[in-house]
Amino acid sequence: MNILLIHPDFRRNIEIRDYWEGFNPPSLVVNYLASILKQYNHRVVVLDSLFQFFRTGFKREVDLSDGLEDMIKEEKIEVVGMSVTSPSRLIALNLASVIKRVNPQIKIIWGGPHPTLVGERILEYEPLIDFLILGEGEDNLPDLVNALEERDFKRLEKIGGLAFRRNGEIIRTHDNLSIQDLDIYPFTVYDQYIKFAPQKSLTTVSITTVRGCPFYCNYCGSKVIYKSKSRMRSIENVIQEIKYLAEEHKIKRILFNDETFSFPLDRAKALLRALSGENIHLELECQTRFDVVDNEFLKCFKQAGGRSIFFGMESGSERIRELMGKISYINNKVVEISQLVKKHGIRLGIHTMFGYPTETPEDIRKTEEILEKVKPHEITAHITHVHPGTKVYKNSEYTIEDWLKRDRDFFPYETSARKLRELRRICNYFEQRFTSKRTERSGFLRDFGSAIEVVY
Ligand code: B12
Ligand code: SF4
Repeated sequence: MNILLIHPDFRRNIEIRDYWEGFNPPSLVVNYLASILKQYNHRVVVLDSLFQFFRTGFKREVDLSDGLEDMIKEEKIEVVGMSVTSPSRLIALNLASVIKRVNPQIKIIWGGPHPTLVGERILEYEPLIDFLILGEGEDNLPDLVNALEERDFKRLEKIGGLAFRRNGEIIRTHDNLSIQDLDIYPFTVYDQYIKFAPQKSLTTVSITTVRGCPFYCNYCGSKVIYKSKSRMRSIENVIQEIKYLAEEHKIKRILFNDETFSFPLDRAKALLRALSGENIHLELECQTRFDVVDNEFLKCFKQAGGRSIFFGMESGSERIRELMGKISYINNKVVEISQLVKKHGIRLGIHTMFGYPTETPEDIRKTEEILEKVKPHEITAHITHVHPGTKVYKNSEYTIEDWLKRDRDFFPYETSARKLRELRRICNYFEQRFTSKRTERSGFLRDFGSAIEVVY
């Protein structure tokens, strides 16, 4: 079948410099799923913000709906899959309305964190969406597409983690089992980018080595998304993929998309040592927590090409961090590890969050104090949003109906307009003060609560 896989992205400005500096890599998940579908002989096109930037001749303002109608007609698209996060769901709906306007016969499948967390009720509200894949998509996406191609609709009930409509009724099949062997899937192929990419090469790509995170922070939905404990790819399999990416795509930089790259520590060190043993010279970036890093890990990371590490500190107030569920985090550890990171010549990045329940000006002052002390190279500053599946969500006044309706894309924990204005000002202040250079991460998404009009 002719399939289009979309990573619905916020409209934003991209510059060619962002691409060269690796701030705008291709979306991992849709390219990875595309590689799997191609094994079943389907024709797959991927649409994400980098590809859109390339195919529209490096037009600065990237809007995925630009030229989408023509693309669907030219590529004779029959099925569209979208990877949907909760905040990107309205953009995904907008794109779905363009697609159905061109050809109402095209089947639209939603997968990713949002459908996984919110579930089959999305189909009650969204007539444009034909199928939901809840949970991991490696096996059931090809199963679904193959069943659609063969018009074998009876088979749908047997596919795990699927929701669809039949005779006006919503059917939800049995749960999908968590994938245990992540090594059996193909490496992610980026061919379609190369023909448009400047100098025909990609600068930066992402990979994951672990699925799931063993921690349970109260504002994060990871545990609910992945359910079972972390599952890891073998070190050999990860090294082979990195070698393939370096040799085939001549990439300069690898971003590890793992939520907590250095956990478990011994495995992360073994992976980095194995990478150092190969004759490939890449820059590496990862993200992790301050309490799962030690001197030896940092040494291995640097030796393997480590350029920068982002740590989820969130707040400088130990009281707030405890409320967040980051109980083993103490400020002494933050300072100790930050100093070590810099001593190893690795760029220090810190994620911060403002507007967490009960946060006071005194807590914010503590965040400023610790950042002054550790002097990171860059930070990101976010307003606390309430996402489905998190403990903060359970304790908030928001309900699943809020996420099913279309009136807003984000739900900040603080709701008063005055407080939100103040939080936005605080985020801007912190980013300007503690980031030496604007980065993709920090500039990624600054706004909240701005309803996007869904046109039918
Ligand atoms: C890396 C990352 C990013 C990177 C992506 C970079 C890149 N080049 O790929 C960047 C920085 C761009 C990013 C941005 C954002 N992110 Co983010 N991100 C992640 C992270 C850590 C890993 C994603 C990843 O690559 N996973 C590896 C792939 C292979 O696995 P997967 O995404 O889980 O997909 C599997 C299934 O979900 C399913 N699936 C996924 N998509 C689809 C699509 C179809 C059609 C099908 C059938 C199946 C399917 O199959 C996949 C394989 O099993 C996740 C955490 C996580 N646990 O996923 C957060 C996460 C996805 N991000 C999140 C958020 C909130 C955001 C932002 C909104 C943050 C912000 N405020 O700006 C933006 C939104 C971006 C957008 N357009 O939607 C949340 C989403 C929560 C929610 N309720 O939706 C997550 C889950 C973090 C968390 N724990 O809360 N992110
Ligand atoms: S915030 Fe990070 S460390 Fe905490 S549960 Fe989520 S992914 Fe894990």
